[in-house]
Amino acid sequence: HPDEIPPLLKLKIAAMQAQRAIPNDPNLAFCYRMLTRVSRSFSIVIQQLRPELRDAICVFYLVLRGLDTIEDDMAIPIEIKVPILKTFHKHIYDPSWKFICGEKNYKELMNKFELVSNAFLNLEEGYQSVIAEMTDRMGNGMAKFIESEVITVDDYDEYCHYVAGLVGLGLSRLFHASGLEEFQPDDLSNSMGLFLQKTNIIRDYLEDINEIPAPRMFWPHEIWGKFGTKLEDFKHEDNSENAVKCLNAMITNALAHAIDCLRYMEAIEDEDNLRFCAIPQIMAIATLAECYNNINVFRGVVKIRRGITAKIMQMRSMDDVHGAFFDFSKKIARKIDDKDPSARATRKHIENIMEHCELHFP
Ligand code: RWZ
Repeated sequence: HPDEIPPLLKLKIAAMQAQRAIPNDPNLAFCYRMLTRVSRSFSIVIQQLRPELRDAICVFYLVLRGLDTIEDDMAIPIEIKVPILKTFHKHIYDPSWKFICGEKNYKELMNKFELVSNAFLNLEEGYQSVIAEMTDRMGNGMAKFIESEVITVDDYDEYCHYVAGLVGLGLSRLFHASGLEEFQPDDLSNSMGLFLQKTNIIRDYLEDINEIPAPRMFWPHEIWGKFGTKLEDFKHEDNSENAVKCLNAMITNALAHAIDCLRYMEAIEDEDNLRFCAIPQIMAIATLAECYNNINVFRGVVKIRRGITAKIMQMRSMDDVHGAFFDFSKKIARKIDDKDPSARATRKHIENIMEHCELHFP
């Protein structure tokens, strides 16, 4: 019976309901509707954040999605695309600016981009400047890589810094601007993005190599060149052994960021912010554990099991994070074959991660 609920609890429930409700502002309403359509997983973790920070991060996400949509549209000639990528950070301040491109949901996002711009302009200035700065740096970085390829491991880290590391830097600054978190070092924020991005690049090998009209690959020649002469050869059955060796070398490279990610998350104070950061990170290490030594990465889509995803979505504390990183590291450890050329390096990373997690267990 409603009368039996203590008044303070009633207040709390009302506040929680107000928090989750669809915003009154049509600009934000569009942003949240778009967010659920373009990214189911990010939509869930963003919506459980505190309201003020949540709106800023939702807008940040859609602004970067806009940049992605321009970058990814192969119908736009390079001489048009490059200047737009470089100036996009200025256009977000102008709701009358529009550039129609992309497909399906992304096309709708670009078609109605003035609603994202309006939502952006309604954010506090502190949030706006963070979003604009990261969009500026990302757009210029993307422009640079339109004309140059990812060859060395340094190129790979630089590319991933632009498309994902800067997301980490931006999120850390938004957290700090909200007053909820201490400032986090840039190198740790960068690693948070690199760990996710490298995992996606590894998992999406087949999808990217089969891209029509032209494949867009981000695997660095400095790594794959040790195992083959053409990156696309790895999808052919007779190259399975080299393909898996190459895959394990790529996963070993990604695992190098895991300790930074743990340190970053250990410093997060707010529980909702931790969930927001940790869910994608645990999904990433779970994906790496599934992909490790698995030829199916070159055959089709490798996905983490439904049950595992459901469990990951439940996590709420740093104990859960350490537990998950420990378990997925152990899963990789069991799959290491001593004959694999990266075995020693992989085992070193895995030992460091497991030791780090054990030190922080309750
Ligand atoms: C603000 C929570 C949209 C997340 C990042 C931001 C921007 C990610 C990489 C997430 C072509 C699209 C595939 C450019 C390479 N970029 N996007 C929060 C967010 C383009 C391919 C895809 C990249 C890649």
